[in-house]
Amino acid sequence: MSLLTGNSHSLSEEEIDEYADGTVKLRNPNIELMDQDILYHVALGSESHDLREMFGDVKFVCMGGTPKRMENFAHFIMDEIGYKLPAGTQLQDISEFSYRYSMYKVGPVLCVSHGMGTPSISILMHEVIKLMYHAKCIDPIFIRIGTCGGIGVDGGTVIITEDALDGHLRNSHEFTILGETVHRPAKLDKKLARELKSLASADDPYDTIIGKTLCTNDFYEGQGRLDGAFCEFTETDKMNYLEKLRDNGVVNIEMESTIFAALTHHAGIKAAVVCVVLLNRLNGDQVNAPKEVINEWQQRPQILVSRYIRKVLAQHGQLKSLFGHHGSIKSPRRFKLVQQESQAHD
Ligand code: R2B
Ligand code: URA
Repeated sequence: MSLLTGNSHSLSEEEIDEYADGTVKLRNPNIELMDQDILYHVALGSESHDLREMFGDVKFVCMGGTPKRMENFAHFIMDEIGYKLPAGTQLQDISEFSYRYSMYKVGPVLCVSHGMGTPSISILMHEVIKLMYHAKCIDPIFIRIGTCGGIGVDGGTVIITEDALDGHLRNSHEFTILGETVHRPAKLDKKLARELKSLASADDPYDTIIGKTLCTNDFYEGQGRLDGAFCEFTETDKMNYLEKLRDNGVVNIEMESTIFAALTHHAGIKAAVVCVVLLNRLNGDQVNAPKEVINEWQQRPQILVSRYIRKVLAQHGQLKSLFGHHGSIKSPRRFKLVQQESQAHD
């Protein structure tokens, strides 16, 4: 059966399997027949770059909305896993010259920005899934680290998505392909979600919960906000809608989870979505927490994901010890003295 046809079809378990060696299967026979595959929006190509050499060791693909957040995450995860860059080098945005997305590689962790909403993340995901295929990555795990609005959940709470639902509360993503409507299941890996939840600590000064996530195509009217440029419903309509969502087990709203889940599931890739709540939508529409507070909140999903990555790497004996040496600095005190001495001669 051609997987490019536009009929509604739910994949059987064998169909979503990767290749037996764990490499990512592409459900597109055309790619193999092409002379080269240009991953235009991430500024990479299958013949211009040695993708296997560059990315073959990637085990975790972490993605989030903004280039800056993903750059911060790359630095954070570098410290967390004790990854050392070769002397004299620094982290570089691999996709800098696409002017679309940012991409940083920290050993086995690829950190990529995906922009806002379905069209933006969809383009990125097609290219990153193809990247995994060209690079022959083994069993890569995809995790979206994002922000969201909570439903009856306070700002700062971390939410792991159990099921991603579309605007009609369907656990699928609706595509329009060649003018036909196609639904693909928006399935995330339940075991991975539970494993992430188990890494929340009783000492964390915030809650980490699992629940259903509503994915919308808009931030304002699409999420029942009263404060967009347009609004043709009442506050009562809005509250009735949010309460209906809550009664259906929805704990948060964001804008990428169904396509993220549908495309990873279609490629047989294990995936999870971890978001931090910026506001409780039952109390209002505007995101008005102070910038510093929001910045701290945004680190929370990163902390949870880093615990997971550390745990997996440790299980495989691949976690370098952070203790005793930080980067290439043997003595922070002497390092400071040398730095001061050098600066004095500037
Ligand atoms: C969460 O935040 C963004 C909108 O502000 C959107 O990308 C999302 O999913
Ligand atoms: N992101 C969203 O999509 N909605 C919110 O309310 C907050 C962040």
